[in-house]
Amino acid sequence: DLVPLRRALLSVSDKTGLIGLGKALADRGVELLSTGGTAKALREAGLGVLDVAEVTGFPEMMDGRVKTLHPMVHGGLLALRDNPDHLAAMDKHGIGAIDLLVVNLYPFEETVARGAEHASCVENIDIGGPAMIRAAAKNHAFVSVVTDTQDYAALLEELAAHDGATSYAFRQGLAQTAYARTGAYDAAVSGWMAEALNQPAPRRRVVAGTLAQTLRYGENPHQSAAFYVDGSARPGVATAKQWQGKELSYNNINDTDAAFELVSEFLPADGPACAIIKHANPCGVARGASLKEAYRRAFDCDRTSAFGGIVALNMTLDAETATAIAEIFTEVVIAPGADDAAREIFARKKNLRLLTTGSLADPATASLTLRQVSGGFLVQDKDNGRLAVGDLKVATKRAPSEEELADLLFAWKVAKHVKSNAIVYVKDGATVGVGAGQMSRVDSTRIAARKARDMAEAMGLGTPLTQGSVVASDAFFPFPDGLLSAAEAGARAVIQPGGSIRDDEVIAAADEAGLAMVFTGMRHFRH
Ligand code: 93A
Repeated sequence: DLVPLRRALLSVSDKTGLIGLGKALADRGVELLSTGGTAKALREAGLGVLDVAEVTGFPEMMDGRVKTLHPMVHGGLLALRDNPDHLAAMDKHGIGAIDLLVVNLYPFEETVARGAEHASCVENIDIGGPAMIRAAAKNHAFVSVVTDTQDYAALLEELAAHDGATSYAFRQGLAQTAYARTGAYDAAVSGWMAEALNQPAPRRRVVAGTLAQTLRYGENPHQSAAFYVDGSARPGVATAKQWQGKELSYNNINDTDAAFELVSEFLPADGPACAIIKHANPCGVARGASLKEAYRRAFDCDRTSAFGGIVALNMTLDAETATAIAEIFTEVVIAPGADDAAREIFARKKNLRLLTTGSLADPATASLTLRQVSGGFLVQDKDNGRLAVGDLKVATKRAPSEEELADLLFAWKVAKHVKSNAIVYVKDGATVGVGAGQMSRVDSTRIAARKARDMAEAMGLGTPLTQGSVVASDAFFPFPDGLLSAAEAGARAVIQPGGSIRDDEVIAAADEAGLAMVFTGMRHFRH
C-alpha cells in the first residue's frame, strides 16, 4: 500500500511552513504545481514550480474564483491508478497524476471573526480548495491530502520513513482530517448565514467545530477529550490568552466558561463584580466598591467551596485583588485584562492559571447551546433572556424597597447561571447562599440557608447572612413550602417567574409572612 510521491499540488492561503515543505519535497525530486500566490512564494524562495494555469491551459480568472476547477487538476486527483479505464483517460487527455495535495482554505472564519463586510466574507468562501480536498481525500487509496500546516512535519516524517512514499493508513488519516475540515468550513459558512438572517438557532444548522486542543482527559481520567472552537472568536475561554500555569483541563474549561459568562452579566459601568465557580455553579458572586472587595465578598458566601475554585472578574485584575486571590488555592482566574503588577504577583504562583479575554462576553448575543442525547443533539438558543425593571410585576401587598429591588435583580442574574433548581439569597449586592441542582426546589432553599448558617458560624457571626436578604428562584414555587422556608431563613423579598397554578396560595403565604414578591414572567431553567 505504499505510494511513491512524484507530483504535488500546493495551493495555500496560510503560507506558514510552505517554503520548508516545498524545499523538502523538491529535495526528494517531487514536481511542484501551484496556484498564483503560492507559486510566487515558492519561486521567490528559489524553487522550481509549474503554474496550474499552464497545466489547465486556462488562466486563473474571475478574481481567482476559477483557478483549479478543471479536469486536468481533478482528473489528476481522482484517477484510480489501478483502473485501466482511468489510466486510458489520463493518457488520452494528457492528465498527470497528482499524488499529494496541500491546501489550506481561504480564511473564511477569520474574515467573519474580524467583522469584515458581507461581500468580503462571501469572497472568502473557498470553492476550488474544498473541491480539490474532497477529491483527493476520496482517492486516499493513492493520494495524500494535507489541510493543516501542523501536519507538514508528519508528512515529511512519513516520506522519510518510506523512502519517499506514503502508507495507506497515513493517507486515510489525512483524508479523515480533510473531511473534518471541509465539513467544519461549510458549517461555518452556513452558521454565518443563519446569523445574518437572524434565524432561530435550531433551524437547519450543522454543528461543527475545529479541533483547538486535545485535552489530557475528559470529566474523568478514563475519558479522552478535546476542545473544539466554533470560530466565532467571541471573548471567552476559547479565545482567551493564558499567561501562566499548566494547560486547562476539560473541567477547568467548563467551569471557566461558566464563571466568565456569569461575571459578564455585570457591566463594569455598574462597578466591580466577581464570580467564583465550583463544578459549574457559583459559590459566590458579589459586587464591591473595589475589585478586591467584590472578590472578598464573593469568597465570603461560601469559603469552603471557593477553595480550588475558578474566579472571574468583570474588570482588569489589579495588584491588590491578585494578592487577595493568591492567598488561597485557586485553579483559574479569568478577567478582561490583568495589569503588570497583578501579573507579577501571580507569576509567583506557578500553578495558578491566568486568562485574559480583552473584554467581557455580551450576554445578549445570540448563539447556540448543545447537549448530546443518545442518538442525537438537542440544540437551542443560548439563554440570553434579560430583565428590565419594567417587566416586573409586584404580586404581594408589599412592594420591594429600592434596596431590595436592586438585590432582587442581582439575585435573578445569578440564578440564571445556577443549575436548576436554583435558589439564590442575596444581601447588599452579594450572594449569601446558593442552592443548586436539587431535584426539589424546597431542598435548594434549605441547602442554601444551611450553608449560610454554616458560614455565619465559621465567620463568628451571630446571625446567618440570609437574615434580611432577598431570594431568587429560577422557576416558580409550585407550593408555598419553598417560599416559607426562604422566609424562615430570613429572606424579606422574593423574585420568581410566577405562573404556578398555586400562585394564589404562594402569594397569600408571602403576604402573611410580610414578604415583598415580584414576578418576572420569565424562567431561567439551566440543567
Ligand atoms: O476562488 S476559489 O474557490 N477557486 C479556485 O478554483 C481555487 N483553487 C484554489 N479558490 C481556490 N483555491 C484556493 O486558493 C486555495 O484553497 C487556497 O486557499 C488559495 C491559494 O491561492 P494562492 O495560491 O493564489 O495564494
